[in-house]
Amino acid sequence: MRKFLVCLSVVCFSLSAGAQQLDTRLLAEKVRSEFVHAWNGYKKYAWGYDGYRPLSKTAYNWNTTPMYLTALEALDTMTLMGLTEEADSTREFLATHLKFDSDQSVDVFEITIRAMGSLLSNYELTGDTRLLNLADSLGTHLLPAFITGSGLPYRMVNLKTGAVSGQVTNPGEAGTLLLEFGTLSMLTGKPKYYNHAKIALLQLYDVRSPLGLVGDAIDVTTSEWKSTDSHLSACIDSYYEYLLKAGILFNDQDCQKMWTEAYAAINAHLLDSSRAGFWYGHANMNTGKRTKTWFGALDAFFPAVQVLAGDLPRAKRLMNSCYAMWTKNGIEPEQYNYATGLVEKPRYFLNPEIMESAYYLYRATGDSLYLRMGVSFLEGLMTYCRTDEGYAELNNVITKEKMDRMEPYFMAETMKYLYLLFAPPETLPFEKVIFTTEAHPLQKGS
Ligand code: DMJ
Repeated sequence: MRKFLVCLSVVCFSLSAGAQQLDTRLLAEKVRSEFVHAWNGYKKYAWGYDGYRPLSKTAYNWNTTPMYLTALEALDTMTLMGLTEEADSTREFLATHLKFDSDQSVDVFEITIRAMGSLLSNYELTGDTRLLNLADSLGTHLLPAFITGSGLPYRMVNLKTGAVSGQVTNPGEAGTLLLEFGTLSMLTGKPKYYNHAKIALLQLYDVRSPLGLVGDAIDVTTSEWKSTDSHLSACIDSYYEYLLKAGILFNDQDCQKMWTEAYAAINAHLLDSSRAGFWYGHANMNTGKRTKTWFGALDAFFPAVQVLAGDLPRAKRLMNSCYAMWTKNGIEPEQYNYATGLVEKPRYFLNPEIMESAYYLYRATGDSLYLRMGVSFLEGLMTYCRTDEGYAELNNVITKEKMDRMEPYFMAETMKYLYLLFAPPETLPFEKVIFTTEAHPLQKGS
């Protein structure tokens, strides 16, 4: 690894001078070999389980019965990286072992974005109908969650019994289902999936504040807001992403309208453009009053959304802020206070959003600035998160103390976006797909 870091530093140096060409082929190859490094750790110590703990070299499951989440999440990334044999054998394993009728409670949002999104994406990439059948089975077992009166789904559902729990949800969980459920409807001809996920979005829109904002906790039985904190971070983030993306993928005019209104409200009340830079903070959804000047790793998805929405000027400015947040400690924190420059929540969960935004901006502009940012991200990951047999999250981005966990989305998102940033555009034609919030590409017009 040391040899490559030296090489990366040379590349970085020449890039900050802005004069020399980057060797994108070498960088893509490096990302691919780092993916294989992480994959080998999972395979060696956690195969057959959901997740991998890279410090203790042990495995964990979400609940009682594994759903092989790391393997499932990694599958389309392997295909895109050309790791064909590994992808084929993993797909065979999943197609013959996965089941969605176990007596365990799952988080509807998490299982949708991780499992259903991956199954649909990999079905579209390979034509393996077993994956589509599994997605259909999963969808069927999730439907009891939507029987609430409001149409907002409960957070949790037991796959076998249909028993629900989690009465208080949030826009991020209730409103991030339509890309997967909608695609499932298109591919199976069963409209019920689309309809349930769409009703949840319409309900969130109906109970928005007079300013057009949403809070970050809501009761599914009454639609009463349990928190009025409005922002782009966890518990809301991908709700906005799905309004925009569902509008594009399904040409859904309700979603297009809801997105347009939401984006105007976001820019009117959350945007914080001041001497501290160009950021989006927190505000009370009813008054618009600024409540926190916090922005974090998750919020860094927003430049990508702005690119897709055609707002390049704001996307570029926000990406510069995201990059400043990253470089402050060589890796980004969960929450950063842009007014004070202090880290408010110091963990880093191997999050992908900042790489995602660099990738979108590079595709949209061709500006090598975003490749240079990508080099910093790769260098930060390799320097601070790499272990001898995997990648670890950080308990503290200042001290760089590691945590014993490698989130499955590291394989689906972080590695995929970094790879696609450096790989030739034909690896995955950007205009022909819409990425789910978990980076599983869905084909337009399917
Ligand atoms: C992923 O699970 C998804 O992108 C989700 O929408 C929020 N972010 C995490 C990874 O950071």
